[in-house]
Amino acid sequence: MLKTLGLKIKELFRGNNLGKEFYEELEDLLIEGDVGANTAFRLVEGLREEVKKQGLRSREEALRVFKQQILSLLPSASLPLRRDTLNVFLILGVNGVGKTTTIAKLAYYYRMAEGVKGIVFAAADTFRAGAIAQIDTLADRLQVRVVKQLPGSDPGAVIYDALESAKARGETLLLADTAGRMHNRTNLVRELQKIDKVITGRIDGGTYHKILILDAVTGQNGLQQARIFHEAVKIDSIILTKWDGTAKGGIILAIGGELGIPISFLGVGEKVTDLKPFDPANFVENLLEGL
Ligand SMILES: Nc1nc2c(ncn2[C@@H]2O[C@H](COP(=O)(O)OP(=O)(O)OP(=O)(O)O)[C@@H](O)[C@H]2O)c(=O)[nH]1
Ligand SMILES: [Mg+2]
Repeated sequence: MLKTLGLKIKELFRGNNLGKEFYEELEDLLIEGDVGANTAFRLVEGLREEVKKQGLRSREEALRVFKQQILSLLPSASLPLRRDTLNVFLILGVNGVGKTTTIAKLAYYYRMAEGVKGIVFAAADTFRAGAIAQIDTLADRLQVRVVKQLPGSDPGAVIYDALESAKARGETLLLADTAGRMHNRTNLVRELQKIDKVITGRIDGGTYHKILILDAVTGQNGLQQARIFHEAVKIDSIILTKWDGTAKGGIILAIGGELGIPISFLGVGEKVTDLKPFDPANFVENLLEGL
């Protein structure tokens, strides 16, 4: 088992002095752990200044400051639903990150943990062969209504249908799947902007969140993906999947530090139950317990 970033940080802070080597080691650890050079530098410099300002002597005292710094990087995260109107979650992300699986997990979570009825899926990944059948199977298993058309049809039209029928039926949560791949990036961006316009134009006072799914294992690469999607449609929230498959985890700090986009959930496995709400305060406390 790889040592997690949290465990390594914890070990480092167990040492004695607060000399130059300590800060260098901390910066290296953070960069190796996917925090990214910019955020790592900012964190370490911020810590150095604060330690000096407060006249701290031990790493134990410095740890307290470091935790606060991390916490201040992480925007508040939850995605509460309004019960008196329709809530639309548009699920975005490149292929294979876990979009469709996460839709099933979200349906399960909101039904079980928050007692939400009236959940509907929009099968708007009409691009990949098999995508409609995949979400159909999940919907069937979860007993969720699904709005679909034929493969190759216009994703905007699928979402339009889903939105209008959900409003007419008084449903609470619409989860829209999208394709992670198009013929090229320009097409993908244009498609997403079209879908976004359809929802914005028909939401009628309901809530609308654009949620980007990122695979935690891809590290800094994920950050680049996030920038592209954020530029195209402005992302409201990120769900990090495959958290169970990485010992790094610094990507969470990079997302906070570089993009300032809140993380709402972590995917921690392949099962429908493997979705955990992300709580920044809890994360910062637990980070140094090795998660
Ligand atoms: N270990 C682990 N596997 C996950 C997690 N989330 C998704 N997966 C797996 O990742 C694979 C891809 O998941 P999908 O939900 O099909 O991904 P997608 O983004 O919809 O993919 P495309 O439709 O091809 O763009 C599947 O094998 C999932 O079981 C997670 O949190 N942990
Ligand atoms: Mg999919």
